[in-house]
Amino acid sequence: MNGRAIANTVSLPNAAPNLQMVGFLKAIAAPALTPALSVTTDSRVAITAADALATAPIEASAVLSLNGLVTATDPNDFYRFNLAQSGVFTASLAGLTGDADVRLLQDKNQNGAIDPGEILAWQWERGSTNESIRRFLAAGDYFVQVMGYNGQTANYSLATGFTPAVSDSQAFEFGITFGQSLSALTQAARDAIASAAEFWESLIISRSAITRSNRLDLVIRGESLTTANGSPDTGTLALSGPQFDLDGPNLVISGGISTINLRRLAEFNANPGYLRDIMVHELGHILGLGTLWEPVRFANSGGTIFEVGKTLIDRTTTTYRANTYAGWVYGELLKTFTQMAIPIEAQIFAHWDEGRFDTELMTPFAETPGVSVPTSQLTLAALRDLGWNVNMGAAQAYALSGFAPVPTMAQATVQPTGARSDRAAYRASCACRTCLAASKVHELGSSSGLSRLIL
Ligand SMILES: [Ca+2]
Ligand SMILES: [Ca+2]
Ligand SMILES: [Ca+2]
Ligand SMILES: [Ca+2]
Ligand SMILES: [Zn+2]
Ligand SMILES: [Zn+2]
Repeated sequence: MNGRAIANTVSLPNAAPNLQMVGFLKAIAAPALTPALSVTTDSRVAITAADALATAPIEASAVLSLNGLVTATDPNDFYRFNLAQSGVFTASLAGLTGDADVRLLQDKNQNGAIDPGEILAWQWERGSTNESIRRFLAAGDYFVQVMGYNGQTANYSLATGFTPAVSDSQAFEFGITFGQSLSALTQAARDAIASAAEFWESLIISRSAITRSNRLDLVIRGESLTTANGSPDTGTLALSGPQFDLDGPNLVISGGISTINLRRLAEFNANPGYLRDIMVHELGHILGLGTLWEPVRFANSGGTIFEVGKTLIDRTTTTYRANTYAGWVYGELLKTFTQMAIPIEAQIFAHWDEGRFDTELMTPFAETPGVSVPTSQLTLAALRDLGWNVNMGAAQAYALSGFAPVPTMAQATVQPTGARSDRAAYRASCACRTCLAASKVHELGSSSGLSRLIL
């Protein structure tokens, strides 16, 4: 759980005596096979923009500064570089006359193609907004890609930087504590929960204002959940929500609590992979997905009110607002390429709509064990809307398929029926009275002297 493996396995070679930030010895390779744009920024060094990953020559330096152009017929420029030691790599894209994106890539399997897990950083800004990425890298071969979005023509200025370092001072991590109530949880199941945490650690690039810390403390505990009328609740898998601390006058996420339903414990012990998928979803709630889509208010003993959270959803239309990063992603999924309001689950309000998004991670009902539950760009964009720095390139493949029509408001209040009624619900905690009573989450540390205001 301690940071990236990448940070712990790299040993820094003896520092070169000169001030060269990036050391490597390869000469500039032969010109790319396809026509390439060459921009000279230094009388000694030509920078070559290749049209394909496979044909990109290694540049003379990882520190690049150049102007380029992508178009509908030439949508990609690849720049390859080599790092002789680990450190923090940055890239910025500015001067855009259209929408282009900058991405950091590593061809891990060296097949000349971009495969899942090979996009290391992608900020994903729409319009002609500047972009900037940052990633701690081990020594090795990497690529910067400038990519036109949806066939747009864009002039761009690309600048990259590299600062040697042995580890990443901004690496994000979860610290996990298992409660006594989970003593019957097997080691394999605990490892599955750790793996769920590592999934988020790998795609949250650095700390941000929503936490102001590199680390979130997680408490995982067990409870035999009961329904509102006191009968055993066998349908709920787990409940989770963030905890907050005051940072000056601001509430920030300090950690979270996940409560696993002990009535399902045998199932989790028997199928750790299923538990992992469930916990990826649950930790999403701790990061604020669903739980901070609306403001949450606390008061101290003196009556001062503190608020945390955003105004991302509209309960009257049961949608997540269009004017968001997630709204852009939904427009891309619908192929309108405009910002679209996103259906969310009626009554719960803390998930994407199950009928529309089905297997996506942050829908309210879990899938059959073994069915893949992709963490799509929609969910990663929603993290960005909350203020997290994430790698949009870590999103898993997802497409809308055979979805039902957008529910009307009347339909939207109907509970899932039929085949879905036997599905287990993750049941997020939300800001309503029912959820608060059921989940006992959103607790502040006792030292903070704050109490939650019930809406
Ligand atoms: Ca090109
Ligand atoms: Ca862009
Ligand atoms: Ca590859
Ligand atoms: Ca689902
Ligand atoms: Zn949930
Ligand atoms: Zn609720």
